Order: sequence, then structure tokens, then C-alpha cells
Amino acid sequence: MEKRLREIEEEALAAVQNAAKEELEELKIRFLGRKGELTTILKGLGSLPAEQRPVIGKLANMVKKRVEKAISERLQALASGSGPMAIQGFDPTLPGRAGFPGHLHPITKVMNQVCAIFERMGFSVAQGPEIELDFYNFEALNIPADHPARDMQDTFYIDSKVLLRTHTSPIQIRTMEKISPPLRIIAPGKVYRCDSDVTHTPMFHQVEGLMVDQGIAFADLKGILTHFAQEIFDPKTKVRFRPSFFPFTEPSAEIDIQCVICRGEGCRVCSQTGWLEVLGAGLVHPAVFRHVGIDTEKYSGFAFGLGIERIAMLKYGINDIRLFYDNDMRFLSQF
Ligand code: 2NL
Repeated sequence: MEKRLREIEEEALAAVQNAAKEELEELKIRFLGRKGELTTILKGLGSLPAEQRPVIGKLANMVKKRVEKAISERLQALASGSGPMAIQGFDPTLPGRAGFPGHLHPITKVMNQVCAIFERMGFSVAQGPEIELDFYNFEALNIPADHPARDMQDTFYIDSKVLLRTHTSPIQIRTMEKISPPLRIIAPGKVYRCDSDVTHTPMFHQVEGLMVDQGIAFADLKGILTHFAQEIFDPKTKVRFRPSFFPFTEPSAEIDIQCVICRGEGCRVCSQTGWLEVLGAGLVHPAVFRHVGIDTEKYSGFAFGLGIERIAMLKYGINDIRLFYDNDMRFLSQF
């Protein structure tokens, strides 16, 4: 009897040691349950010879206690993760940490908003390569060979004919080559200029737009761009058109909005003028139309360009463009 009790103990302790949580319940029934061998021995103590009773009784109770203790220790070990399969201090029963879902970059958001405003006015999105030919980036846009924009200091050249586009206008030149008017497109994308300070990064984002049809006038440009400014900023935004010059448009204009910081009172952001420049635009220069074979007698059109970083800085009151590209979560998670 004594030998049998020691066998039961040995068997039970061995089984418990490596048991999984679900197996422990079965082992508890098998070794400690009402129909288990140990319980049968304890129940049958009365029929044993009187001199054996205290010895066997004491041993059987000790085995029972040791098996109970082993089971409860194993349960605890599994819960606190100190079992052989677990990493120290890791509790597999705790719920996991909630994942950080992330969000779009502020530049992507403003880019999407700008595109959506023009898409609602019937413009389609066009795309093109970031590595461009001199012809599409300069020549076709009536930018002469001695123009300062062509300088090595402003443009990243790959070789004498290949460069990183400095604006998204080449997308529009390529579109006009392929598709005949009427045309109403926007060209969003990354552009590259050899420049870096608080308001310039070597890569930034631009959206340009182009509308070509019979009878397009400066009034169409004014209507579309005024609507755009009031959609992206505020419906009450005051807009001003100032005469300007670009080689690819004639006449040309720069479009200002009333300062979003001081509401026109004059402050540091608007250099005390009360106005902020947000867009460049004009009627497409006939030389540009000739380069892509559009009949200047029949068609006219307007074009415009804006910088996404500048719009985002004004919208969110950011004074250093480099914050967009530092990848600092304390900055990015505010949008
Ligand atoms: C600015 C000025 C401008 C254009 C871009 C354009 C494109 C073609 C033909 C004619 Cl294909 N013009 N684009 C026109 C005027 C201004 O951008 O200040 N951008 C930030």
C-alpha cells in the first residue's frame, strides 16, 4: 500500500509539471477526484488492520496535499509566465496593447483637399515622371536657355538634357501633346529645387492646373481661383489679383488672400502688408501652345500653380517648412 501511494505521488507530480492549463483540470479529477485511487484509499482506511491505519492515513494525506500544492503552483506558474515555455515577466493572459492606427501626413491631407476642390469643378488628375527632359520642363514652357531658372544652382541636373522636374508643368505639356482641347486638368506631385532654408526644402509638392477651350478668358481664371481660395481657407476669404510675370503665361498674375493670421491688420507673417501670396497664374502663352501644336487662333486657356507646403503652413500656422520632413511624431500626431 505504501509503495502504491508513492507511485501515485510520483506519477501525479510528473504529469503536473509539464501540463498545460486545460490538462490541469483533468489531472485534478484523475488524482484528487471522488473516483480517484487516492480518495478510494482514504475512504477504505477503516477496513485496514488497526496498526496500519495511522501510517497509511498519514502518508495518503501527505500525498494528497503534495499533489494539490503541485497543481496550484503549476497554475500560478502558467498565469505569471514563469513556466518553461514562457518568457520571464511576460503574462500571456493579459490583453495586448492597442495598436496605433496611424494617419495621413499633413502634406498628403492638404494635397488631397486641394485636388478634391478642383475635381468638384470638373478637373481631372494627370500624372507624369519626376525625372524629366529639358524640353518638357523648360523649352516647351517658353523658358529661354539663359533664364535664371535653368541655372545649376536652382535645378538638379542628371545630365545636360535630363533633370528632376522643378514644377509639375511638364505633366501638362505631355497631356496637351496627347489630348486635344477641351482640357481641364490638375497636375499634383513632387518637385525638386536646389534650395534649403526655413521656407524651402529640396523636394516639395505642387499642384498646377490647366484649362483649355474656345473662349477661355481671364474672368474664368478669376472665378475658379477665387472659389478655390474660399474653399481651402474660409468662405469669407478676401482675394486680390496682382499683375506679375511668368515666361509661360501672358498676362500673368499673383493671387493673394487676406492674411489668415492678422485678418489684414498687418503682422510678421504677411510682412505688414495684410496679404499673403498663395497662387501664380495667367493665360497660357501662345509660344507654349505652339510647342504642343494647339491652334492659338481657335483656343485659349489659363494655367496656375501653387505650393502645397505653403498652403499647409498658412492653414495650420506653421513657421518652419522643415517640420514636415523631420518625422517627429510629436509634430505629426497633431494632424
Ligand atoms: C507659381 C506659379 C504657375 C503655371 C504655373 C503653367 C503650365 C503650363 C502652361 C502655362 Cl503647361 N502655365 N503653369 C502658370 C502660371 C503660374 O505657377 O507661383 N507656382 C507656385
